[in-house]
Amino acid sequence: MTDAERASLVAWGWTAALDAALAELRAREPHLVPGRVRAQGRGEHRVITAGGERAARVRRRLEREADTARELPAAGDWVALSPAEGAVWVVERVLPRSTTIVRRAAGSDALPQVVVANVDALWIATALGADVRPGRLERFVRLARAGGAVPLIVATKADRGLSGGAAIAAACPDVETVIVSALDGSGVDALRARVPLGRTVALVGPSGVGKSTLVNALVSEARQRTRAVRGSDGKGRHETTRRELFRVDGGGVIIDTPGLREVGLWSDAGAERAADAVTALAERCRFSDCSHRTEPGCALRAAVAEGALAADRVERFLQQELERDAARVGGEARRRGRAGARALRAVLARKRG
Ligand SMILES: Nc1nc2c(ncn2[C@@H]2O[C@H](COP(=O)(O)OP(=O)(O)OP(=O)(O)O)[C@@H](O)[C@H]2O)c(=O)[nH]1
Ligand SMILES: [Mg+2]
Ligand SMILES: [Zn+2]
Repeated sequence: MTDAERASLVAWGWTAALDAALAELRAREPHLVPGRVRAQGRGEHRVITAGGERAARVRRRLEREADTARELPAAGDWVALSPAEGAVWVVERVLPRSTTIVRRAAGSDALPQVVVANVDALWIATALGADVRPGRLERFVRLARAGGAVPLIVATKADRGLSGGAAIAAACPDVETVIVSALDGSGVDALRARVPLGRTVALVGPSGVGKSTLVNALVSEARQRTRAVRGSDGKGRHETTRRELFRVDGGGVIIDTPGLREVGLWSDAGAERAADAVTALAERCRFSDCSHRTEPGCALRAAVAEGALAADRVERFLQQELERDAARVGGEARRRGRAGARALRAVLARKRG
């Protein structure tokens, strides 16, 4: 890579850690070229390379060898590609991720889906003047922390008044909230300052809260489609249909995502880097496998009794723990099944050969 090529990738978030990872791959496959997945499509991805944006497909071997979609390239991923003259390039590898936001895939038993990769912060959008769903906010916060990203709550549409603001602040007292209006511009500069060059953030939240409108306020490079003023038939329609990276004017990278009403939590054992207040408290229970319901010495029940913690916050925590356990058990069974199938194929191949 020339200095100019490297600089063009740094503008999209390239880091020194990636230099090392790429050098290692290139020692064996010198033709590989780095790029960042800008938009994830069904068959084809759009990938930013030092030489411009390319269409790329994923090497079939990479897909075959992946246990789950978690290992496949997602929006925000840095990848190594084989260039193709004038045609569709091929993604050969996914470079090591700094963070991975993973949810339980919608409508699936126990499959992980990478929402975005390599984001420093997850911006959780929620509209002022609308019903606040504390459980939903908390889930997004947990999703961010489990993946290694810093959560930030972005309260949108402040021009409509600040009703709901107190409920938002109370839902996640340990998470910072920024109040913004893309319509009158208030708070937009404060957000822009949080995406300096070299940083990547992703905007998540339900459909219609104004994620794409906010991206448009931060990015002059490309106008995103936003929902037209809502008619009676507009309800429930999702305007944004894919995850896509944009460069904030004079700053880093922002990823717009399609509306997600609910997120199913996904657990990789030990992946949770920073615990929230309830998790931290739960670690102080007398028994390490405390169910927080009947055991003596339960730190959560004690905190509720003292009025230090709201009972419904504990209930939501317990509900989420149950969900994550269910997802983990399912995922392991699936991996075992896959490994078994591979072993069986190997035996059959030996017999035939
Ligand atoms: N009053 C007001 N309306 C806004 C603001 N931001 C967005 N809107 C409106 O809210 C509606 C939805 O905005 P979008 O930006 O398309 O919402 P989204 O979150 O990207 O929605 P999906 O792409 O479906 O997930 C549009 O009609 C916007 O004009 C704001 O700051 N104030
Ligand atoms: Mg949108
Ligand atoms: Zn307990």
